[in-house]
Amino acid sequence: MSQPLTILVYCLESVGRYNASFGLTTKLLKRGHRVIYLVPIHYKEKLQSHGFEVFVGPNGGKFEVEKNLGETFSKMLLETGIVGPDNTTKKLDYYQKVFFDGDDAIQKTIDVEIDFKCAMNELKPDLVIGDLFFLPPSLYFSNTPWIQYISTNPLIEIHDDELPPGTSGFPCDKSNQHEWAEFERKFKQFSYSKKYNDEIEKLGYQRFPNDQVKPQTQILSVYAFPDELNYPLVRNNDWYNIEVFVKNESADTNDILKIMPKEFIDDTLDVDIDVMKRLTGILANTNHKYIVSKGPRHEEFDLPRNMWGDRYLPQIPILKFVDLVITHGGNNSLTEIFVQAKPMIALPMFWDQYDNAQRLHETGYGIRLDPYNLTQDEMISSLDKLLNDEQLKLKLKTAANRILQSNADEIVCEKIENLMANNNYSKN
Ligand SMILES: *[C@@H]1O[C@H](CO)[C@@H](O)[C@H](O)[C@H]1NC(C)=O
Ligand SMILES: *[C@@H]1O[C@H](CO)[C@@H](O)[C@H](O)[C@H]1NC(C)=O
Ligand SMILES: *[C@@H]1O[C@H](CO)[C@@H](O)[C@H](O)[C@H]1NC(C)=O
Ligand SMILES: CC(=O)N[C@H]1CO[C@H](CO)[C@@H](O)[C@@H]1O
Repeated sequence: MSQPLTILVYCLESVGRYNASFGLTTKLLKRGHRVIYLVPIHYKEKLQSHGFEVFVGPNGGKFEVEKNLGETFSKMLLETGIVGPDNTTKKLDYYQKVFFDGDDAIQKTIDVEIDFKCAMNELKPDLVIGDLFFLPPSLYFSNTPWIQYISTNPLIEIHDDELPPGTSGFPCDKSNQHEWAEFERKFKQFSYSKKYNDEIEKLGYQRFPNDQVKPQTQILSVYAFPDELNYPLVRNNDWYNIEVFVKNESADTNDILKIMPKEFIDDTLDVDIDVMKRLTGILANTNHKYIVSKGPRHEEFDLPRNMWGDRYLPQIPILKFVDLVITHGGNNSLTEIFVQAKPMIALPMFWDQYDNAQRLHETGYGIRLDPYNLTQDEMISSLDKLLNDEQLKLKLKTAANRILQSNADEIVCEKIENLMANNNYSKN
């Protein structure tokens, strides 16, 4: 048994990201470490009931008043064009405006920094695990080692010339490689911010080198992407792939319901009512039955006879009963569905969903379709193709069994403990 560590965990305040972290943090807790989540107040009880300690900073209560965070978020995605028919290049402008450069986004990073600083001072963690875009300066300047936790497609963090840029949804076969550099140039801009560094300076710190938002000082990056889908270059020492975020899916079912406020068990695919109506219209003309997660605007459309659905559906128990999943392919859906050995039709709407969908498609484990432009024929022939592909079912089963039997989560815990015991990490 290694020395117990005090570990502070911060995930961008998104359900998907908390959820993705539980596999690793639960393992660390079981191994005798102290794990403390820095969270806003409305997550406090849920996380405590799961056995974690929580720390709520001075800004942690700010958002409590806002009841329907899921709906507000969905509405914002639509209104800003982030979810919508525009292509992935155009969407870079929207992400920039909303997530990286907007006054709200910058203010939020400052609120987080203030909470972070309190947590660092009070808890004096040995190690920080962070799933984040903006590195808090109190972490950077503290010399505390940190681990980057990547709950998205790894392309979001890789920035490698030999791979397509994150969020582009471009194929890996380089057929359009002449377009990569220009896309990457724009995507890479998210890694720098004068505004954020102005704020860092106002708080009394030095600016980060080159006005970066997240200097790469982490001792390790942990991500999860099934090996069958993985990119050829994401295999070096400072990266560790746990392949699936939460492996014990029987525990996960209850845990999600225990941890998440019910209104968050939600699916961003449903955010666009026009897409949803068109899709259910097409599927009504097939001989299959469908379970539909209707989402925030559930009252605005009815389902045909071969469908049943509700506003919120717990994804994992339902996954066990279905033959195929039609998904936006984001967040944890991809790995969760993959370990259930279900073929997927991916209809990407924003961010890394394009990359996930593309990767499924080009590795043959699923089919990517454009939710705004798919035809009835395309949808129906894709369903037929996947549902009748016995070889694919076998391949999926083999992959799922392999992942479920792997002990990658134990190995990464050992790796973390060894890194900490040997202190052989270096700050760049
Ligand atoms: C998106 O559209 C713009 C303008 O029509 C075009 O220049 C760009 O190459 C397109 N990007 C993608 C990924 O198709
Ligand atoms: C999976 O979860 C169940 C229910 O919480 C638990 O009883 C079981 O021990 C877990 N299995 C593993 C391998 O962690
Ligand atoms: C939709 O599909 C058609 C035919 O495949 C294509 O010509 C058109 O450019 C597509 N439109 C969009 C917005 O992708
Ligand atoms: C519901 C949910 O957690 N959605 C998250 C999915 O991933 C995007 C991109 O990382 C986040 O912004 C969302 O909050």
